[in-house]
Amino acid sequence: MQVGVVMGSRSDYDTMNGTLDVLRQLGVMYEVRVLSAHRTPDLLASYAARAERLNFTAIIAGAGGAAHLPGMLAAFTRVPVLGVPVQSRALSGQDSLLSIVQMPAGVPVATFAIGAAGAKNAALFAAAMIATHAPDVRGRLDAFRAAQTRAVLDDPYFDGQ
Ligand code: RP5
Repeated sequence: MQVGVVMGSRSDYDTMNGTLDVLRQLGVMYEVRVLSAHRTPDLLASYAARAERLNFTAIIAGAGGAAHLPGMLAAFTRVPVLGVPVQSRALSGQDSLLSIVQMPAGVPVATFAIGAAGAKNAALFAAAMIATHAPDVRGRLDAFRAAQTRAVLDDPYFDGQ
């Protein structure tokens, strides 16, 4: 396994599916779990230990509201944690973002944008980490980026200036 993808609730799935789509597209091996810092704290701790034992390259953790999942995982493991703030209903994800990004010095979480963009970019970031030592993933990531560039340049509204 290269990447663990976790989310605080099944209700985060629509957002985190963006992560899974990109990982599949780039041929990155992953597993998915629902884990909650508040509702399943013991499971969170054992998952962090397992991720370290299995030598995951990264854990992508999406959570909303009082989004303590990424930070608590980072507290339990040295496996790099990439945090995705899920857009909450009450505060539009500002709460999620601040809960994830404002970690105390010494316990880092790499924090991405709120919602769909963050979910996709966390997967691309994990793929870039893996690409440093896996030429197959590097090739697919380069192809993804080239296609994205082409899509802009081929847009009929782009005048080439
Ligand atoms: C967080 O609380 C989850 O990550 C989710 O975004 C939010 C709401 O969870 P549910 O009440 O929908 O299960 O832990």
